[in-house]
Amino acid sequence: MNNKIIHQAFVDTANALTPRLFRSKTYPQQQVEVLANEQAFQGWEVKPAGTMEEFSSKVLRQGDSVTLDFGDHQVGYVTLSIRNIDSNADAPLRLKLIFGEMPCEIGEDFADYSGWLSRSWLQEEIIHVDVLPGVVTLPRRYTFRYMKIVVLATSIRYHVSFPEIYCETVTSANVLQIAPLPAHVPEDLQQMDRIAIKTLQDCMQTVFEDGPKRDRRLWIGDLRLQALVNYETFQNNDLVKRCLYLFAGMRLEDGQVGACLYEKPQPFIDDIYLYDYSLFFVSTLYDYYSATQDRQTLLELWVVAVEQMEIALKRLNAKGIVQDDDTWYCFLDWHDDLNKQAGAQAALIYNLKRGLLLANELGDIDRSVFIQSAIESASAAAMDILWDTDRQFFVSGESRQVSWASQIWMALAEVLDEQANAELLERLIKENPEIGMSTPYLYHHFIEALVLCGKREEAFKQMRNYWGGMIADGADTFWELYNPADKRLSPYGSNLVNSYCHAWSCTPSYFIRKYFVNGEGM
Ligand code: RAM
Repeated sequence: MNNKIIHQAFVDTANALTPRLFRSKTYPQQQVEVLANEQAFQGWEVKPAGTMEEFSSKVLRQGDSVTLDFGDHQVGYVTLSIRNIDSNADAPLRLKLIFGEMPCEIGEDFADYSGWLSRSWLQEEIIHVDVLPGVVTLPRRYTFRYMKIVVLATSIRYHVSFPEIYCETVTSANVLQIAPLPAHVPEDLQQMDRIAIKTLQDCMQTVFEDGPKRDRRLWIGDLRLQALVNYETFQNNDLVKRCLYLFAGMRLEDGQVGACLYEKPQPFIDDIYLYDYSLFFVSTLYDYYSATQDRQTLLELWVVAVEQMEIALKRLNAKGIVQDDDTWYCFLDWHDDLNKQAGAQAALIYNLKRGLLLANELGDIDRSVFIQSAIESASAAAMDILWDTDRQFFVSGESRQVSWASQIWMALAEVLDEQANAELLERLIKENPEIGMSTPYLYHHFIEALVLCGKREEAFKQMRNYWGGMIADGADTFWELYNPADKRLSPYGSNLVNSYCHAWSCTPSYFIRKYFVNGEGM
């Protein structure tokens, strides 16, 4: 592990902002069966299999199993009250519990898991209960809609029933903060907004988690988008502030903001560095300041933002272009073949521009001058080296790759003027280069880029298609990955460990509330 830079006063500020969690009890709605069906999303469909009233008096014998549907996505702690039937429990009860956000997690056998992420992300648990009747609360927090109970062992004398099961859900999001959408907002957007808000709500814990099932930690790329939605919805601005102070308080050896961090046993930063993610400290601070006008925080964290820009600029080569390489140095999207150079250059310019606004706001003239000139040279280099006049696209890397990500990020960086950007995006949609988009994360940036160059109608059309597709495929909360052309897509080698409630996909509420409701409309 590298030596990290710790700024304890910042960490202390963050700790003092740890929110309290709201808790409430939810109950399963019905018994269901999960059946294989090639036509259904990821090959599994859910069929009703009985009421909860029937379930509470149902006698389960060794080998029996039942799947309960909580009716919506849950994050919390499960309690089961268990009764012995026919005899006292002369041997411990052995149960297997499986939790799934999606039917595939219930339908598929975890024994066949072949992904490269640790199988410990699969949500299952074997418990032994020594005393019956009894009440058991699982110590781990689970994230699920479906819960499967398998009775692995009783004894030849007794069976069991479950008179009550519930989940105590946890979130730091205050749902009472949410203003209802005006009635003129069409029903499909109302529904999309509800699901997006639920997604954010379930990710809002003592930090903005990326996904409450996986990875259950704070990533700055996710934080940036969650914060944007938060300003339009829950307005828990202290949680954004806490996260900014955590990132500022623990940095990598050379001063970079790390890509992600953990809270326990005490806050610590992971070793992962990503070029774009470190830079997002600047834009996240800019967005936070724009939403809150919290000058004190801006003053304290400004030096960290400046450092991120300086570090990122050091990666420019002699031609003024981000030095490319084959490692995972920059994120942009989950796509094995995506070359990151042009996107990284654009993310640099995008963040420098926000850094410039902050420098001006603070009256930090030296920095303003420095950043202004960095923007000019990075933009000029992008036009000289990365803009391909013949193809009318930005190209990336040695192979001069044309991808969706490169065009989207260059549009956001506003290297071209608004009209040329609009034409670039039109060309992108029309020519549809092979290196496409895999995640709602990149889709968010696509929609934002369309809005930015005045193409709101197209933006909402694309958003309705993509996030609407997830709804049609059964989303209770929006997903980490969604590729309509490959619905089992997973960067982890198995869709079982994909996160189905994922921070970076909650941005429809931002678009709907900021542009559809508050903006000039469409
Ligand atoms: C994954 C998570 C997270 C994201 C990183 C880059 O591990 O999905 O949300 O920010 O990748």
